[in-house]
Amino acid sequence: MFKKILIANRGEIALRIIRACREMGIQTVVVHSTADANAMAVRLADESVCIGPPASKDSYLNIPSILSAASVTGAEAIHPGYGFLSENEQFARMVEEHGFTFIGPKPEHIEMMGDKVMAKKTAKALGLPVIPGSEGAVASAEEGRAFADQAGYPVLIKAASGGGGKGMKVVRKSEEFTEAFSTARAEAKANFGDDRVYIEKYLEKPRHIEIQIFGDTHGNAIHLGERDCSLQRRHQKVLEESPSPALSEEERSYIGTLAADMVRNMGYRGAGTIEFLYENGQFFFMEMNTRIQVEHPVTEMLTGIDLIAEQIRVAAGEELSVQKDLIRFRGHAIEVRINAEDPETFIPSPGRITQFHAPGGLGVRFDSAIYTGYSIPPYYDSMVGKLIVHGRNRDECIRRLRRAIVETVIEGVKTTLPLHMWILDQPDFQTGDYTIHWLEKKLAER
Ligand code: MV4
Repeated sequence: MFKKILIANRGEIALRIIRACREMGIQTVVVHSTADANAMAVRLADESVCIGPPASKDSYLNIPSILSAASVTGAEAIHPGYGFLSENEQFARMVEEHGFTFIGPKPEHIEMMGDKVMAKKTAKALGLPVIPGSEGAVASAEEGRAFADQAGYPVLIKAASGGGGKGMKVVRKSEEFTEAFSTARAEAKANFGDDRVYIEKYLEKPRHIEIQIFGDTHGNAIHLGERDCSLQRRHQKVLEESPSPALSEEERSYIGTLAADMVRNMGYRGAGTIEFLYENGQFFFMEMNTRIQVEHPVTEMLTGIDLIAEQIRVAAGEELSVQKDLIRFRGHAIEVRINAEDPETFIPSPGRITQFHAPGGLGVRFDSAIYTGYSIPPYYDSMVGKLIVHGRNRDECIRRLRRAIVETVIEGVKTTLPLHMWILDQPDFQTGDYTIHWLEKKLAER
């Protein structure tokens, strides 16, 4: 096992990795920007190295600085967390070339899943259901329009290097196709430096359901159930839950098994998530994320498995510590993301936290790096914490979450906690009757 790990991230996930390392007897080094000198992760890690000025491109994305920090501190492995360099195949490759272990998948798998056309081809070849669409990238507007006319409208034009919703265009009529195609192409080129686009049938009212998977270097691969992430705004998840209120036991086991088989056949190592759109009882592969995700605690609460510890074990060449037949899914879990933002306008609200009190009690987990007197810097993501609650069933979980939100005190900055209370009060949420469009529609009518 590693003796020392460098954490190339900040905020709550840096803290989460430190916690796993300390339980495993592993020393930690955290890198940070000048804006994060007073961060909780810097205080709690065994060592810290300042790697640059506030802007992410000069610090958390600065590969030479991070590799130098690993060198001078004698770290053996690097955990990238989520965001920043976590899905950068160049970084993963350079980490290994410099003699460190990348705590994540092989660079080839990061690259493969970063290209959405390649990802879809791979998923299809490995037996996953995919959304009907063009055979790979489409070369011209004429070819695209001919395909869409044949497949029927509405269709969706997607960027091959896209993901997360950037560079998508819905087309509802043949007459609108050519213009939408050139806009989609231009946007893809401007955003990703890659103008390849492909076409799919547009699903009108799907849910976003993702499967947590894990592979090791001994040929084992498992799934750890699903998370329903349909509640989102502008492609930012707001609340995640498991089990999904929409799935039957049969559907859960069917899609989980397909996902685990896919990653076993790929020889995938580490944690990953396979995202599906689910509509009218059918699943369609959408994307695969090759990192640990923000919402991983939902799965940890249901299974009792420490996913970060498992990532570290697998990276060190050990076998997964959990076997398929011994995984039990208990009760219900919900996570809400707490952002330092105005709950009405979503305008970021950085600044000093004048008073903080974390919620507690049975089934309540609060993952955050804030403290009383901490100043939230304006340079990074506005998420300041995650509240994750477990209950024996969905109803108990919702009641407990409401109770935990009431207990939480964050003063000095605005937060999205009132938004979460409002969501929990909606009848559609209580019955589980929501799609990926529900939140934005409700917010518009509010
Ligand atoms: C879709 C879709 C409907 N039909 N593909 C959005 C992010 C990117 N990963 C893919 N996305 C979508 N792809 C087809 N063929 C609807 C979306 C989508 C979406 C998906 C998941 C969660 C939220 C979403 C919000 C808007 C659109």
